[in-house]
Amino acid sequence: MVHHITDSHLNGYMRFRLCLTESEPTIRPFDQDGWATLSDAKTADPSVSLSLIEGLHARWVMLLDSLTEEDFTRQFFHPDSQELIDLNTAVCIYAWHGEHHIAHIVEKRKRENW
Ligand code: NI
Repeated sequence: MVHHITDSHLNGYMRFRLCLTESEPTIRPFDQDGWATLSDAKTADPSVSLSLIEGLHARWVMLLDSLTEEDFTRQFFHPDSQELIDLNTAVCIYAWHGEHHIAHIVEKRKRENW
């Protein structure tokens, strides 16, 4: 699960950077389930991904803090949904995504008494 958040948010961070430096870039979808089957995602200690997420989020927050209201209206094109998505929407999606999986982990801990 924590490796999935890393995979997703690495892509998300790159989408923001592309969107801020190119005009309505088409972003690159990735095969989430396929990425989860790669060796590092299956064998890495969760602490490895946690430190990656921590560094990644630190950079992402620095970037977000630097943006103007207008920057947040910039858009990228998602070829799967065939939609233009602005950064205001994208930041909500990724914030939700983190919370969503944290809730899964908390529920699992309760169920399994970690
Ligand atoms: Ni997810």
